Amino acid sequence: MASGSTATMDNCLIANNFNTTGTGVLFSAANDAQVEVINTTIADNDGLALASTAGSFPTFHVENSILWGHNFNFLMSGLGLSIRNSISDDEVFTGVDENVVHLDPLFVGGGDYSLQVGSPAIGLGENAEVFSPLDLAFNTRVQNAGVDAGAYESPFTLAGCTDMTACNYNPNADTDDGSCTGPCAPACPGDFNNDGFINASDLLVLLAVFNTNCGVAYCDGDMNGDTSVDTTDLLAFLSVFGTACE
Ligand SMILES: [Ca+2]
Ligand SMILES: [Ca+2]
Ligand SMILES: [Ca+2]
Repeated sequence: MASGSTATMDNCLIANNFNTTGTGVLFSAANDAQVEVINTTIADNDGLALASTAGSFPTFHVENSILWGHNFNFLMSGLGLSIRNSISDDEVFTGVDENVVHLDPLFVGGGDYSLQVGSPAIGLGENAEVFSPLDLAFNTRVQNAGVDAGAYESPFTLAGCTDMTACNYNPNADTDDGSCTGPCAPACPGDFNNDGFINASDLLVLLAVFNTNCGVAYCDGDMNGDTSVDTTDLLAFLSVFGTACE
């Protein structure tokens, strides 16, 4: 790959390769080249999943993909790497590692790398990163709420918390599994006007709604998440009065 160039791997399946380099995909690229890996499944190859040749340091971005069944997924210590919204059986030692699941992707098996019911790849991907409207089998790429990780989109739904007000709300979940927790506690309890300080301005907010019930956990004035603003909340507020948010 030439300097400044970008290679995109989308809807690719690279599996069961055995070769002298010991790699599923090996790039020889300029140091400022980029490799985009999107909705791709790289599995069960000899040695590594993704690597670059000696002295070649491209930047790798892995999105909505599955890297599974290798000795290691990357040989790129010190190289630019991000892996997001994907399944990997290997931790990333440098770079961005965001929403990466280290669970068996539950391939159908027997050489079929599509997904079984209950696969953790279902709905794991980020819809905004989708590159093609169809998957590797020419099925509609995004089915149900969230795009699946890997080369094959499944028809299966994802169970999770569908309550938008819950702390563990999953925007990719299709059916509610009863796992919803309450709303998230605020990062800085008592700073009702979000200015970074807990002071008289916040006290006025609390007093204005004192002895009322707002019906929503952690609304302004509610320190303990029980939806009512009362003496318990006032005492909790006073215990942090005069402090700054961390
Ligand atoms: Ca899906
Ligand atoms: Ca404040
Ligand atoms: Ca309360």
